[in-house]
Amino acid sequence: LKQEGVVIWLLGLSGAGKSTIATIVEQKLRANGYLSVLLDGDNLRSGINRDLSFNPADRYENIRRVAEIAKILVSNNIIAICSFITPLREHRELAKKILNHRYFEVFVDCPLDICEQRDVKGLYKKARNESISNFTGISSEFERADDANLVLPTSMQTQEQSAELLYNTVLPRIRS
Ligand code: GGZ
Repeated sequence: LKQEGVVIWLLGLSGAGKSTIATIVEQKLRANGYLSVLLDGDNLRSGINRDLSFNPADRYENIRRVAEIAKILVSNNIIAICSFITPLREHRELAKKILNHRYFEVFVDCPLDICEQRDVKGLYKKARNESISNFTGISSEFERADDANLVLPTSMQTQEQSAELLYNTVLPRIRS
């Protein structure tokens, strides 16, 4: 492989644009001959992490398992793109500790009211009428990540622009 592994860890609120940006970056990488694997809440929580809920201990365990999977990928020179809310600083510190210098943190920064207006999956509405509990931003804490390696303000630029910026920023870390 003509690449070095890196973990691109996208965090942010539900509806901030993580999955869309992750998918665009993955396609760009593939189009340029790089091998990457996308890990996200949807595909992991329906499989390997299906025993986990959204209480604080289970979110921590979710992140721990994801980081360990990413570690295996990255040690085989594969680019791991991880897309998880990762709401607390302690979650990010855990991922960083597991992945060391290969961890590249991206804060997909979108204000709560805009995520809630979009409400693509109707989850915010459910969180407001309490049919979902522990919902990030409503009934469960989210700590901002202004110290991330890259901050993408997705309410001020298109998701294509965010993906382009992310791609150009990580590329030097991938080439070997
Ligand atoms: C937050 C929830 C919840 C609760 C279900 N809180 O927008 P989505 O739907 O597709 O992505 C969200 C996903 C979050 O899973 P993560 O593994 O990324 O979370 S964490 O990093 O905090 O462990 C959302 C859906 O799961 N979802 N219930 N209560 N998001």
